[in-house]
Amino acid sequence: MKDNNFSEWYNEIIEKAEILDVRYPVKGLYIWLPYGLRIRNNIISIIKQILEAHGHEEVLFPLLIPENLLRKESEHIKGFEEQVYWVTKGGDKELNVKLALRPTSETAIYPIVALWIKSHKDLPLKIYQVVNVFRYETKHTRPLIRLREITTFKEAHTFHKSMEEAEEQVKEAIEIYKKFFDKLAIPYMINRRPDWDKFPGALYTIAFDTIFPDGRTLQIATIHNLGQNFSKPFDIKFEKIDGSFDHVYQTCYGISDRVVASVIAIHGDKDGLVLLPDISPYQIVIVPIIYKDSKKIVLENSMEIYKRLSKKYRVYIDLREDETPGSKFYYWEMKGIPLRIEIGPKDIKENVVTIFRRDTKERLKVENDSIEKFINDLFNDIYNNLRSKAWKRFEEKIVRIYSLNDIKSGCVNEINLCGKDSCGKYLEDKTGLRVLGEAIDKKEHGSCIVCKELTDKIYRIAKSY
Ligand code: PR8
Repeated sequence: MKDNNFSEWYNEIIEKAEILDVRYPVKGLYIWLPYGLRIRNNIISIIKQILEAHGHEEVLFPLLIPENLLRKESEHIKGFEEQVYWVTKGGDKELNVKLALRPTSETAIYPIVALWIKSHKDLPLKIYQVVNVFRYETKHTRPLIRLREITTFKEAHTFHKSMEEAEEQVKEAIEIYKKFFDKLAIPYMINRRPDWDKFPGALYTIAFDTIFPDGRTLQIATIHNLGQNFSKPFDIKFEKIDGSFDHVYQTCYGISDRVVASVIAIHGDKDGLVLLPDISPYQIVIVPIIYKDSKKIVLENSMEIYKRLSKKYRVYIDLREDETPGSKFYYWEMKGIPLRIEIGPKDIKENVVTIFRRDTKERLKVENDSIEKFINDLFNDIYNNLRSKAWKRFEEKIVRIYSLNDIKSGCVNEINLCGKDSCGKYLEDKTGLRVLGEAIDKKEHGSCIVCKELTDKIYRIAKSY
């Protein structure tokens, strides 16, 4: 079902694997269930570690933004106007100043950072927060993919003394997200969005796009160079070495719940989730195989191995008495646990355990003494296998196209395009696909597929979420 009806597969897995409860009575808002939340939290700790290793510090700003601040940068509010939820009353009293539920936090953070930054010595400043934001999306909402309450919005904001430094920061942000998506084995391509699709208020936007099993692309991270577009209206100034003043140069970059959607969609298979050891709530599940006459010895042995492995790994031992081993296998496979250890009387006699790999569905016998060594190697193997399979499927969905008639709607099409808005828009109208933007890592001489002008720019177009 995953291959021929992805949408149905996705909705079913979100529910069956207990990622979200989708029955909340407000459109685009969902409930994180304990299992889903643990996956999400493990993913968040990976990005936090990477950000902190790159000198970012965590902050936490308020959810409510006064109207006058939200309106300060004109392009920004123009872009978000239609998506803002407003708080207009406190109890039954009308508020003097309307308060927006943050759709993103530039206009909450920048007036305060203007008070923090005084001199070049305070720069660069790199901060981030993980918060919920609200966007009144009018396109079709979908769990984790298009939300009205984005519950896992990781936004970073950086402040610099020159344009060159801000450009360097864009490069660093690209490296940060590469490390992050590599760790999650999520394939990506990096595209510079066309001007008409950049972040409201940015000079330009660089996006990471992945490809879902149905061939549609999903924007999973964006990096925006803001230049001085916000620092001027918010008056974020610093004193330079020579005593003169300048406004800071800024970048911001973000990811969302879409990362969780991607690990589910990209690695999952017909039997359910397939989780990487790094993000799985449990890395190993132990299922004792119990027969009446050997129950005691099997349970003792299983508990011993459980205690031993718990020192190094996240382990769950499934002791439910009202379920058969078969139904436990099915259940944990659906939940995507990377390894299952089966322990039965025969294994004990032979001094081995049986290890089942969720990703390849192989069963292996392992000597009791060497389980840990084996697991470490297996975790690496699982990661490498999932990563290379994901990249292979990703690359199969990218085609190089030289003529308008050859464009394929179920793939990402790489084409020469001169870069003029008019050619891009013409293409979108004609194909019904979206121009993802210029490939930042690829060039090839040819002529614009629309106006035939010579160019070496490669653009990507595809159907997208
Ligand atoms: C910024 N400001 O806001 P961005 N549901 C799920 N994920 C979403 C949704 C949605 N409705 N809308 C966007 N995203 C900047 C950068 C602070 C941080 C995800 O940028 O508007 C997309 O993956 O581009 C997007 O790349 C990311 O949030 C950041 O949103």
